[in-house]
Amino acid sequence: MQKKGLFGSALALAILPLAMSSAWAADAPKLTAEEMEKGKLIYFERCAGCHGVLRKGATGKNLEPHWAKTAPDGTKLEGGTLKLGTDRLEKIIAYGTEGGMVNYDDILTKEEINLMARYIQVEPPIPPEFSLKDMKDSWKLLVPVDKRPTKQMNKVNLKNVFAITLRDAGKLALVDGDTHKIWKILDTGYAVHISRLSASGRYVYTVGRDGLTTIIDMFYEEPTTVATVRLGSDARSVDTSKFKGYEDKYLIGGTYWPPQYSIMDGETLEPMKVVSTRGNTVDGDYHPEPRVASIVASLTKPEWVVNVKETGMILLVDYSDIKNLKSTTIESAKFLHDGGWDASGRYFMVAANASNKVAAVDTKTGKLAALVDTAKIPHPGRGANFVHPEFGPVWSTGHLGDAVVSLISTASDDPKFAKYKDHNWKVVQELKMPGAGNLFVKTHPKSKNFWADAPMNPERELAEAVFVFDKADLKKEPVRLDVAKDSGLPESKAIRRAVQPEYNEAGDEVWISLWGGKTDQSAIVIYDDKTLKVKKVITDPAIVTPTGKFNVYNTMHDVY
Ligand code: DHE
Repeated sequence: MQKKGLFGSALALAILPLAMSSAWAADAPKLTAEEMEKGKLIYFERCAGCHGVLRKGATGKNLEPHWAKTAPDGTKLEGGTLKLGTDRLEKIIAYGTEGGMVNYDDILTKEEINLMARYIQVEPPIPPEFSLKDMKDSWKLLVPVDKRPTKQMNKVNLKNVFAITLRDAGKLALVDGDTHKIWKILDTGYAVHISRLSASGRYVYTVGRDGLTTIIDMFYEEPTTVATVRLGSDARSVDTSKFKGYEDKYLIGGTYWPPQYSIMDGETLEPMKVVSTRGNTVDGDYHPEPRVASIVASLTKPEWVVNVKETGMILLVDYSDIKNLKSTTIESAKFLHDGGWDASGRYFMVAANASNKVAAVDTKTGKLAALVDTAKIPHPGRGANFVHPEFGPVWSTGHLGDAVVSLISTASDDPKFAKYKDHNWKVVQELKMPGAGNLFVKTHPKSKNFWADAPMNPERELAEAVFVFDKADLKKEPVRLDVAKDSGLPESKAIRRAVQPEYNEAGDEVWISLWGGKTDQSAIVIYDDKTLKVKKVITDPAIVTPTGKFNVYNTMHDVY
């Protein structure tokens, strides 16, 4: 039988208390067993991603009840949630901070905010580990490979299908990009984080925050889930093996908890290997919770690029011999998060977000090419590549913490770009945004536009809009598109965040998620990339809290 999410509603497995003998534990507010359970669940759903299960901090601050450390100049520092106290913590949770913490007063009730202010003063409970055997016990092969269709049984243009995360519904919508009609809505893990595609374009892989990974076969008349497996209790990333000769042979998944990555069979998801990422940071300190952030498959070698958040180590995992697994460990900077390929496909650009840096990994030499200083909290999604009129090939990232988009010059083996060599690995331009809080940028080789969102901006009118720059004249202010207004939906109490522009296969439409509250009507707003006029608004009631969108062709071919 498949296990429920370890943090899920059933909270099936025991969660062990951490160091309850600590002297600080006595000062913590007393919570009932019921409050502890509810606190654990809200913490997992809303807080753990930024602050960590052990609350040691990453993108978010350290939230341990008490911490003490020595600053580089020898000063002894201490702090913690106990020192801040319930009143102050309630305010931070409700209204957010200038440091990037978002407000929760429109998501959590007053009582829940009070509960969380008290819960984070209690020692963090440690969830159980998750072994290869646990994975195998959770594995469900719903349709063996030889029972699946041998050819496409439907007439849908698979290359233009969009896999859309319906975050709080725990579902995935597959939408036909040609007709703009919902093709099928499937159950997945809780709050699917990303979808990735098989080399054939036939299978969609999803990974839920609760670690449930699914493989969906689009060759059936209607898309069908053919296998599922649980990777752990908290996950964000998944990718296949893409190197020639290994296409879709393996799947790799990365977990936040336990901190590890797992290798599975690419067609059946049968678990094969689990590898821990616990170890030392780039500063040499041991870290008990180095979470696996983005993972991508190299096209240059049979390798995956595995980015380990807290240690700042980038692993190049060679999958040519799974039993005798070799991996190269590249030092970069702490708090690795998301990233994408440069235009040549040789360099992987990954944000070390709380270090305000972007690391460029040369997957050909297996070395760090550069560590680029950027504005505050870079958050590229996959970034966006284009040829800058003055500086040549650039890869770009938006920022959560600053009102700019950074354009970084990337190296190229193409002789026609040799003249830009001196600019390589520098921020050559910062595009001015009307505010901070950007999450995703996007462009397309066929488009003259460059799109950026601002969903984490505290101002409603910015969070509900997207901004379009003209790549030929980047000094010009961007055009603002008011996505919430353009959707035609009535106003709602919760901010409806306009998030993650994604192109269609042809590169002439841009799809934006209008991410409303769980009980509000959300939408997918589709713009004509040339005229910037609305082409279609998808407001089916099934579209609940849409966030990430993954166009099959663009995801398969890393078009961004
Ligand atoms: Fe994401 C990518 C982690 C919050 C939407 N997000 C990623 C990746 C990581 C990550 C590690 C890279 C995966 C890869 O490429 O292999 N995200 C986290 C968090 O830790 C964080 C900050 C907090 C959390 O609790 O999860 C977080 N992310 C969010 C959201 O709130 C977003 C906006 C909405 C949602 O669905 O949860 C969100 N993240 C996305 C999307 C991508 C992503 C859409 C993929 C972008 C792409 O184009 O590939």
